[in-house]
Amino acid sequence: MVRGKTAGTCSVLRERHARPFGVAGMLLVVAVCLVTSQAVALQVWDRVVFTEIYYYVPGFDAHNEYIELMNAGGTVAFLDGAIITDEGDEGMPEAVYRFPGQHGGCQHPLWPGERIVIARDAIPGELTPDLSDADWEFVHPADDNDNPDVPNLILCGGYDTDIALANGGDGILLATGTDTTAAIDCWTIVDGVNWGEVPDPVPIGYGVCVDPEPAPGVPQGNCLGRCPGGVDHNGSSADDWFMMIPSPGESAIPSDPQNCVSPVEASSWGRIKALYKPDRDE
Ligand SMILES: [Ca+2]
Ligand SMILES: [Ca+2]
Ligand SMILES: [Ca+2]
Ligand SMILES: [Ca+2]
Repeated sequence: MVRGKTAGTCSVLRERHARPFGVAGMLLVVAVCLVTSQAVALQVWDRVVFTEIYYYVPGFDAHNEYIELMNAGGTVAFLDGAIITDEGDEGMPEAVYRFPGQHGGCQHPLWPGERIVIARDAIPGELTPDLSDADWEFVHPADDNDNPDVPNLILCGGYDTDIALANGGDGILLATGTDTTAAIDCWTIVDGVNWGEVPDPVPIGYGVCVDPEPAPGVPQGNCLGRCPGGVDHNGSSADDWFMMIPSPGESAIPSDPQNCVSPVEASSWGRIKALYKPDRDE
C-alpha cells in the first residue's frame, strides 16, 4: 500500500489497515455477507463518520483536498455502493460519487477502528500531504488525474465535475447509496458535516436533516477534525468539528475533549491569520 515511505509512516499505515479480527474473522464476515448481504451492508446507524476534512489547501486549490472516514463502531461496515457528495444549490448535490459495487455487496469492508483517506486527486504532491497512496480517489471520467494504483470512486450523479470542497464554506455527506439522486434522502444519511458560509447545509446524520450551526472555517493549511476522535453528537457541525493540522490516515485527533482545539472564534481570526500568513501565501 505504501510506496517509498519511511518506516514510521509504514507502521502507521499498517495500523490503519490492520484487520482486528484476523484472516479467520474476515472470512467469517465475508461468509455471513454472502448469505445475508443486507444484514451487513452499510446502514444509517453504523458509526462510520468523517474524521478529517482538508478543504483549504495552500497554493493551487485542487489536488490535495481529502477526506478521512473512520469506522468508530464495533462491527465491520461494507462500503459497496455507498455514496459521497458535496453540498449544492438549493438542496441539489454537486457531484455524487459512489464506491464500486452495490449496497449489500461485500468487497469493500471498513473494519472497526479503520480509517481510510479519500483524495480529490491521488497524485504525488508538490504540496503536502502527498496523497499518492490514498486509499481511494474521486475520479471525474472526462478530465481528471487518475492514479492507476489507487481505486476510484465513480461519478454517478449530480454535477458533471470532480468533488470540490469550497474554501469559503461547503458540506459533504456519506449515505448508504440506496438513494443517489438529488436531493439525497435524509433518511439514507450515515454522516455529514458543514463548515463556513455554507448556503445550503447537508444533513449531518440519519434523520438529522438540518444542521443548525456549521463548523467555523479554518485558516488555509489547516483542516477540520472531528474531536474528540470519532464522537458524533449529531447536534450540529459546530459541536463536533475543530481545527487541526492535516494528518491523513493517522489517529492524531485527541481522545480527551479538553485537548480539542477550541473552535475558531471571530476575535481570534486576525491572530491566526497573522500566524499562518507568511507560509501560506504560495
Ligand atoms: Ca478547496
Ligand atoms: Ca479527482
Ligand atoms: Ca485511480
Ligand atoms: Ca453525524
